[in-house]
Amino acid sequence: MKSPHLILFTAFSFIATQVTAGDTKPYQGKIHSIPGLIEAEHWDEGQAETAYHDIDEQNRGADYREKTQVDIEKRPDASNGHGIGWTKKGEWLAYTVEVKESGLYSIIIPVASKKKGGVFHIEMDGKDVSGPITVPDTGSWQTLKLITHKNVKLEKGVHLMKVIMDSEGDSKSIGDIDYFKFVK
Ligand SMILES: [Ca+2]
Ligand SMILES: [Ca+2]
Repeated sequence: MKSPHLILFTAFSFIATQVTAGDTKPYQGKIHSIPGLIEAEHWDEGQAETAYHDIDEQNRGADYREKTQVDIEKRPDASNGHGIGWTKKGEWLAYTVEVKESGLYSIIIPVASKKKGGVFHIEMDGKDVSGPITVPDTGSWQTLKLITHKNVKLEKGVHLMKVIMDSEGDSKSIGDIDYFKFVK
């Protein structure tokens, strides 16, 4: 018979692995720095449900990295020539990040949406740090516009950042996203 301590320890270990960055690996071994620019297409390496969640198995876009369900869009107007697209409610992407200095940050995000886009938010280790971020109508899926989301409080250290797609707009999507640039 297992001792209560062993059961408790096992349960705690399980919970601990759910909230730490240990389940995924930084893209190409490089932890994203904050302040800094995080390419949306450089989410962590790992399986579906650990590094990302996508609502359909197919990658509807470009064959940019290892086989994935995430929809990567090749676009000449984007930083690094790629972004993510075909975003749907419930999807998320995880990024291992290191915040170099605690404080208040702004996040600059190039987005595109034909008709009004949807809403997403950003979590650090499971905690909502951004509140809702709304993607505006940029006139066309081919037109990226910068949005700035201010007053995001971050703590120094290594964190698992998650970008979580909350609701779709009139566009039937959240929006195309090129990168997340954190500035202090
Ligand atoms: Ca997909
Ligand atoms: Ca990009």
